[in-house]
Amino acid sequence: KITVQANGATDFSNTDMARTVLGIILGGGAGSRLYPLTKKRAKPAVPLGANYRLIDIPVSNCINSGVNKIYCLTQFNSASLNRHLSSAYNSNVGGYNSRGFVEVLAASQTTTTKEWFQGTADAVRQYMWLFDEACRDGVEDFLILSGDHLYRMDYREFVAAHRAAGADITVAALPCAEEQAQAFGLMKIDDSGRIVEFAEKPKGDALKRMQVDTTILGLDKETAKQQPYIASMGIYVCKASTLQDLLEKKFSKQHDFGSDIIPGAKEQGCKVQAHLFKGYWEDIGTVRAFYESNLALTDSPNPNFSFYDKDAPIYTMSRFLPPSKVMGADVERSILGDGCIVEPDARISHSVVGLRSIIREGCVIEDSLLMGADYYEQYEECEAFTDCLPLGVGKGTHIKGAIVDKNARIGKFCKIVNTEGIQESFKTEDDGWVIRDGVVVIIKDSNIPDGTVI
Ligand code: ADQ
Ligand code: ADP
Repeated sequence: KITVQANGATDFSNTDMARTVLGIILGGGAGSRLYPLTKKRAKPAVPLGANYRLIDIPVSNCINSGVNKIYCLTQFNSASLNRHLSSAYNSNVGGYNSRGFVEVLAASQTTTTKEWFQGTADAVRQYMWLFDEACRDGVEDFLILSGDHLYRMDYREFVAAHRAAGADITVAALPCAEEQAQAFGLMKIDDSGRIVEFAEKPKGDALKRMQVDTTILGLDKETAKQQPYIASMGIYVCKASTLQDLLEKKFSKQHDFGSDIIPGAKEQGCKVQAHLFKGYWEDIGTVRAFYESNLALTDSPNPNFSFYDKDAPIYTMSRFLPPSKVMGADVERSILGDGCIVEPDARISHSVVGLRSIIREGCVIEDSLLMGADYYEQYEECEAFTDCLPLGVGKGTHIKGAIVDKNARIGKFCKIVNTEGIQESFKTEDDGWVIRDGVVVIIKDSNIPDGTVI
């Protein structure tokens, strides 16, 4: 059904994505680089960009590409992840007759094993019996996505390229510089885009050996010099039958896509192709990257990633919140989520302020990401308890360089600025905060008493 036009462009207008492609989102393993943001929730439920959650990015990309059968694999299920997905998507994906869905599959729910997923490929293997059913319903390819990437991609083009090449597996790829290269799977390709070598996160000499001339990707000489590696984005389209065979027969004891399945498939003679992605893409799986990517949303006028895109919107749960109310604050280079209240004489600069945030009089919020709250509370509800701090940020508090997770209660006249410039500190976790990658993280549901200095 896919035709390659005379100019080399692939026409994917006929690709029946809804019927033939199943989206599988890898929603996070056990040891989490985003901890403590994942202390009390599954990774896909981590709030992003004031109104959204991480899961909204891959799910929206799927929907905008016509993929409307979507599973999200995660180590544990959480009530609000389910609530979020069902209220955001389930009545909307694909209308009434296309059998669209977005569902969470948790490790502990499998029928044959009670064990946690041992890795990304193992997660897919444990649910292969269910994906099999989708194949009987017309699915030909699995689109395997990560839950912690910030990017906008039309998967139709990706799937079309995969099918046009007659590939078994196609890996989305980007040129990349030396400094970032060791965090990724790296590849060498031939003129047809076929992967001839693949190394997962090589170091030292092995890293150097993966250098290539990236003008092969169409880069100019200067850019190719700065970006001499081809990195895997950890996003794959796999022919359903091939993946079944690889996971259940050939590599039934191996657990990871990057380390085992992709290089193994190539060794076995499978046709493994690279597909060049040209847009902005960021792995936001660490506290530092997550923090920076959120703040970068405030860059204007053209941030790397924009939620203001009419053709490919990012969807989320509709909460019917009132607009934000600002009572005389100084706000610059910032994003305010829905339903916030900012009291007089506050100053908010270069920050993302999440939904239902309450910023009280005289606060200063700088270079920070506030996730907001899951609910509003009446003043009297809190008054009833003697040591209860109100939700939100108390009067005269200064926050700089921090992530404040949801439902935090921060007292009056606190200074949360990382006074000593500490990079890592977890010993204060019981007090409701840690410092990770140099960023102060106030843990979800914490109380930070009046006058605290961090
Ligand atoms: P990493 O991102 O380091 O590298 P990995 O830790 O396997 O690889 O995670 C991939 C995705 O799967 C992440 O979204 C993660 O949260 C999720 N995940 C991990 N373990 C899981 C589990 N047990 N169950 C469910 N989900 C799980 C990968 C590739 C590299 C590539 C980079 C690009 O291996 O080759 O360069 O992605 O970011
Ligand atoms: P949020 O609404 O902030 O996204 P979640 O939906 O992830 O939070 O979690 C809702 C609640 O479920 C959390 O406050 C937490 O108490 C509980 N919870 C989430 N994950 C787990 C888990 N793995 N074990 C125990 N409780 C959990």
